Amino acid sequence: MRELIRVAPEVRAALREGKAVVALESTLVAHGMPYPTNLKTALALEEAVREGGAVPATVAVVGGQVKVGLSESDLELIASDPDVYKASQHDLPVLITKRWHGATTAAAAIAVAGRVGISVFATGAIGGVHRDVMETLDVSTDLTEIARTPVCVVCSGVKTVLDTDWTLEYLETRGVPVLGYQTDVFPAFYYRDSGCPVDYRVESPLEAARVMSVKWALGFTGGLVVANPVPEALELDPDLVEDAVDEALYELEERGIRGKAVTPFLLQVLHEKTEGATLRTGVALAEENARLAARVASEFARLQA
Ligand code: PSU
Ligand code: MN
Repeated sequence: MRELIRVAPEVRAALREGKAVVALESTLVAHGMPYPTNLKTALALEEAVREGGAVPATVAVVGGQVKVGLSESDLELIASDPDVYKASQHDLPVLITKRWHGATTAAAAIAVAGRVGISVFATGAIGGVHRDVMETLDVSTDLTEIARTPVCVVCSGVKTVLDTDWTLEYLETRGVPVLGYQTDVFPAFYYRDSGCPVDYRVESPLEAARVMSVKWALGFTGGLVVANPVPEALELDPDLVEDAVDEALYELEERGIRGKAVTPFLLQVLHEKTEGATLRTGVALAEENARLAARVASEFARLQA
C-alpha cells in the first residue's frame, strides 16, 4: 500500500528527537485569501513558528497523499490551483482514494497531527456552532476533532460569523478545556472581547504546556484550546465587524449557500465589506498564534524530556 501520510524529513527528525513541532492548516491559504497574498501568508506562518523555536508542519493533500510539512512547490500548488478541495477530516479518505489535491481545514490538520504525534496546532480562528444551527444543524467538525484528538489548538477564538456562546457550551460538553492566554475573556477573532468569559486564564506558554501534560497524564482523550486575543494595536472595531457579519449572513441566506462553502463565502464577504481590514488582521493574528504555539510546543517538549 502506498504511504498514506508522508512526514517531511525535517518534521520526522524533530519528532524523533522530541523537539517542538507545530502543525498548520492549509484551507486558510487555499480558500481564505487571494493569490499571492495567501502564499506569502503560508510562508510567514512557517517563519513565525521557527521564530518561536519550533519546526513548522503545514498539512495538505497533494495528489492523493497527505503531506505533513510542505515543500515550496507544494505550497505554491495549494495556494494557486483552483481545483484544490477544501478537505475536512471526513474528506481525507476520499481525496486519497481519488488522488486529488486538498487543503486541510483545522479539523483535518488536527486529525493528521494527532496521527503522527504532533501535539500543538495553530490557526487564526477555529470553526464552531453557526448562528443558524437550529435550522441547519451546522456545527464545524473542528469542534468534534478537537474533542477527540490530543492536540493543543492555539487560535484567536472562533470565527466571528459564529455563535460564540454555543461554541463554548459545545466544547464544555465535549470535555475540552478552554484557556485564555493572558485574558479573562474569550476573544472574537478580529477583536479582543467576545463578551463570553473563559473559565481559566494562563499566564505563560509553560502554564499552558503543564495543563496539556496533566490532561494526557490523566489518560483523558482529546485536546485543549488556548485562546490568544489579537494584539490591541491590530484589533478591529467590533461594530464595523458585526455590521459586516450581518451583511454577510444576509447574503448567505439570499444565495442559499450551504455546507462546506459557508465559511469561505462568509470570510470572503467580510474581506470585501471591510475593504481588506479583516484579511490584514486575520493574517497578522494567525502569525501571532503560530509564534505562541511554537513557544507552547517548546515548553511541552521540555516537560516531556
Ligand atoms: N480561514 C479562512 N477560510 C477558511 C477557514 C479558515 O480564511 O475556510 C477554514 C478553517 O480551515 C476551518 C474551517 O477549519 O474554515 C471551518 O470550516 P467549517 O465551518 O465548514 O467546518
Ligand atoms: Mn459547516
